[in-house]
Amino acid sequence: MENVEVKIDAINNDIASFRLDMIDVYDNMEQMNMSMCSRKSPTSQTMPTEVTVKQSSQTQEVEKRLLSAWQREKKYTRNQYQELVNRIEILEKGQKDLETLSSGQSESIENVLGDLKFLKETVVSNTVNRDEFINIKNQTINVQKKITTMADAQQHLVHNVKGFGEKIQQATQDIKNMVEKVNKIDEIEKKVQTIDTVMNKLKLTFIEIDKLSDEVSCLYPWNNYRESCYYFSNLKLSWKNAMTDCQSKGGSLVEYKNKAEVQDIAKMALSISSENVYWVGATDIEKEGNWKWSKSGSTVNFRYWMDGNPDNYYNEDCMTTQVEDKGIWNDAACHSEKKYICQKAKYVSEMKSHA
Ligand SMILES: [Ca+2]
Ligand SMILES: [Ca+2]
Repeated sequence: MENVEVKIDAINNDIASFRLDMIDVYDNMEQMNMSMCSRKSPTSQTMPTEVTVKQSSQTQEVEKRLLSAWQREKKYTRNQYQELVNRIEILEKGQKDLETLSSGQSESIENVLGDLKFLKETVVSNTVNRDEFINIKNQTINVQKKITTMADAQQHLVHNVKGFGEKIQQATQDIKNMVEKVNKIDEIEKKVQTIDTVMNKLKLTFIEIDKLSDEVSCLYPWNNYRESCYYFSNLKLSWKNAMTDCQSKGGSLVEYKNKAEVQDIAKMALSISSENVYWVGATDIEKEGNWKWSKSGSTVNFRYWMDGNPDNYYNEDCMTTQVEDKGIWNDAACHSEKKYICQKAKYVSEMKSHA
């Protein structure tokens, strides 16, 4: 930089000196021009070489001197000019040098700035690294804390591991018990299901029984005895009409299997009515003396006649029971009108088929 300033000062001095020289040149030229103008030579300023030789010898001498002076000035000026050009060239070169130097300086600053930037980055980088280090350190501390906590927890675990073991054993036993209970529950459930199935069947059976109950029970005015229901009529009808009337109620005139039945049914009749004589289901109307049960067609196979009967007195072909005398039998006239004993089944056979 210092060299450049010196060069610039030198150039400035040269330019100032050149100006002074130029002023001298122009002053001389002014003087020459004034001299030539006084001699009325209008072209002298621009065309000094055209001064004619036709002028007087005195004038020619002056003109020679002026021409010589002009030529010298011209040569001097040319030299000065060349010098100036040279100096300008030097100046321009100096400027180029200065520019180059400045450029170099700029480049240096840029380099320094780059270095500073690098340094800054390095510093920043170092800060980051330090922060990272601090982070790592903090993390390490945290990890250490965690390890300590874990160690404490582990110690605590070790201290209580026996208790845990016992608890686990207890839990295992509880689970086993639960499994057994569950298995038992399964068994019980299966049993319950079986019971449910049975219960459902029983329910159905009960429903069937309920359905049958009306048929099983002998509803009023029918009376229950063993496998049959018995009806003691209020109407007094002939034996045939009695049979028809009984059949219209779903039954037929009573048939006995043995003496006991005769006696029991007689007792039943007495408990209901004060009537003594009732028609029963036997007749010898088809063949005298051959008593048969009318509905079944079977022969009366046991004897329960009152004394002297059946006597067929005025043709008596229909059987009566005298309930006041334990139901003992008599043969009576079939057209005579009497109450009757009607018998119908309880549908026992149907009940058995449902069971
Ligand atoms: Ca008879
Ligand atoms: Ca008789």
